[in-house]
Amino acid sequence: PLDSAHGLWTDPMSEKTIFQRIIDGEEDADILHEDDRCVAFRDINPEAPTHILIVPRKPIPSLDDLDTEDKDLVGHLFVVARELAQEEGLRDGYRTVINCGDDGGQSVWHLHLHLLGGRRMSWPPG
Ligand code: DGP
Repeated sequence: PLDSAHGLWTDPMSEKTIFQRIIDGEEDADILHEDDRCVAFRDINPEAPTHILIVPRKPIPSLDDLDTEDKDLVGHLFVVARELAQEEGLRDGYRTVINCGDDGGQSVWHLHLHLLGGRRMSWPPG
């Protein structure tokens, strides 16, 4: 786990993240996909015409908390991203991003894969 104050999200007695509340049906979201392992919904603050978050049901705080046993789950998130990209008609390409930790720009401490598309992306990211 990352050496940061955000470790409190791993405490089962602590407050749920916004994504956990969406997964639990306690908060509204524009859900596009749900299965036994993940939920995908539109980002509330889209950075591109298509901006979808693919979130595992398992509350892994960040990429840095990933266990070897989670590798199939992470692969599944990418397969769902590809399916959603096709559904969104992103035939000219798209970008997937996982922000990790403070320096990575992570703001919600529940692992999520961003799917962005519908415009030309620049590189490097800011
Ligand atoms: P990150 O910075 O990688 O942790 O991305 C978190 C994303 O979550 C950010 O793009 C905005 C989005 N977000 C934050 N709160 C909500 C919410 O309540 N609903 C939805 N749909 N997205 C949210």
